Amino acid sequence: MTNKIKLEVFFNKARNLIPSDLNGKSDPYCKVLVGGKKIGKSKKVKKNLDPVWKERKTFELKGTYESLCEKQLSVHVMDWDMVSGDDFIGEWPGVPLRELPPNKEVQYISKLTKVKTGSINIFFKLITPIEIEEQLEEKKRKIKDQIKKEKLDN
Ligand SMILES: [Ca+2]
Repeated sequence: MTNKIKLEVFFNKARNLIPSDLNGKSDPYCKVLVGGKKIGKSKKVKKNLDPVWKERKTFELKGTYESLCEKQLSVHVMDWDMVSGDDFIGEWPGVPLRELPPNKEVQYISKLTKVKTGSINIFFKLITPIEIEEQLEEKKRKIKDQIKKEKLDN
């Protein structure tokens, strides 16, 4: 099975983020990770603890569908800083990529972990070639048939 797998992300919004700057605000943006490696990020919203990004972006994923299935999709919310390094202000621990149905958009609304407050509202769509979708359907059918058969045998 070859590549051409992409992840479409709609960075919607976050709420009640923790302040990370001296002005009592943060400049939040999202970093998307697959298997712990950064694949892309959103734009930043300046001086805001309830940022609305409303940004849609597509990232290419490396590896076969099978290998990607095992990898964890997660998001780090970061505070952008002009001078020093950016600060971590929360994490969506995420899901393994196999939990995303092919070519269907899924919304996650989740509390952020490793911080006191904050939640995120984000959409993902795993874009896979139609052959992969068909193969998954075929697998599901086979499992169903197998279950039916077992029921008849008993
Ligand atoms: Ca900042």
